[in-house]
Amino acid sequence: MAAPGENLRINGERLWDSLMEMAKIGPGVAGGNNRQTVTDEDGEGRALFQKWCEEAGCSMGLDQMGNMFARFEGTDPQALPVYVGSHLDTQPTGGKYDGVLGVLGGLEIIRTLNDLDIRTRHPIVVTNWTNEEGTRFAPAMLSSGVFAGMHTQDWAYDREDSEGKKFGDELQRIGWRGDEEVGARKMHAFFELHIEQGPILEAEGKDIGVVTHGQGLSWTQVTITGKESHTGSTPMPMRRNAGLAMARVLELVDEIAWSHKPDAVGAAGHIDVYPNSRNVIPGKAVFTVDFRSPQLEVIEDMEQRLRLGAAKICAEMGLAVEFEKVGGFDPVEFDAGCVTAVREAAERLGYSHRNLISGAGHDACWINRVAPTAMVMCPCVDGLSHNEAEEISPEWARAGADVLFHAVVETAEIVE
Ligand code: HGY
Ligand code: MN
Ligand code: MN
Repeated sequence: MAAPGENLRINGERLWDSLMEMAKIGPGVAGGNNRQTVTDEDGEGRALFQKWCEEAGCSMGLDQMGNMFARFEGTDPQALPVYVGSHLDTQPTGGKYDGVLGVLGGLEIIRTLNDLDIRTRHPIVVTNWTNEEGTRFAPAMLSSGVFAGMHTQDWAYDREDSEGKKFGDELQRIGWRGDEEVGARKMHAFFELHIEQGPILEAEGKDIGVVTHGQGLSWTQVTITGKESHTGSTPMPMRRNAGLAMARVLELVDEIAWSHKPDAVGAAGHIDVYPNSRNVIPGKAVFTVDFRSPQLEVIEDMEQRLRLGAAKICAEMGLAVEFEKVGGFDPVEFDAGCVTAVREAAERLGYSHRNLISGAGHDACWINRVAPTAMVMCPCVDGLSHNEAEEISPEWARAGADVLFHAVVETAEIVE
């Protein structure tokens, strides 16, 4: 396949302006974003994305999980499209670039093809995957997971948020539940541009991460039940303190992750105690333990030691404990051909690069199960993400989108 000339570049200013425009929707309180999945703000962001795609000459598709598909025709309508995209939903204290860079980087490809009057044989489809974050409705990557056949649609529709609202109802309420069957679309390949969300590229002064693998993830929800009682008048020996047991389990989680250094990681980001009153011993604690590693056997070891260790802690304290696996996926190896297209694009464009294992989960991790898939990463300041202070430079955004452009257009076969 003919590779694009090294002089072919995207319009970095236009990409940056679009990132800043999208960031105005669902603003956070500290300069980032709170545009959580299937909220009204998510709906607003979708509408803006659709407007831009239609202005660029795309026809829009929408499936029953709200996944958005902006199709830009190729010269061969029978050819399987090359898909490119990520997610527009954010964490409650999210940044302006996590996911959004990958969706708008895909749109920038279409805008650049229009500018340069370049056509490809395969159509190109820019994609917004619903609920990648899994923060309001667990698990993460919910809709790309349904698309890849990892979850049933009914199970996904029934996921509840902390107020008991169901995902399917909220998707319907914001008016973005489409008719297309989820997963019916077939792909020639899928590419995703994403910020690294870690410190490696910036620390090494590299422009581009060529993502060869993604580490696996395990989410175990732990429920510890003790007995609510007065924090003043209940003698220490009589207490059945679910909050204390949780603290001991969280210490164990940290110890387990460190025991598999340097790659494994572990923590709990979701923590609820009940009734969460200043003068009541917590009768219940519910928290989600997030373990990750590039090795499946390490993840399995950490899960097992958590269950055994937490059960021992709770038995010694006279408390009950339950475990529920609420999310996870095995470590991922991306498609060698697509990874090579990314690496050769970085070389051709003169961007420094290095192989990378993705620390975070991405829609590409599920789509890799149904189509040849690869990811492009750019650095982020201090490796910080899932924080409103998340920041990248316009140069990093441009470099990542240039490499994405070349990998996608080469795979879609430029028509001379
Ligand atoms: O959890 C993750 O890795 C992703 O950011 N949703
Ligand atoms: Mn993301
Ligand atoms: Mn994220």
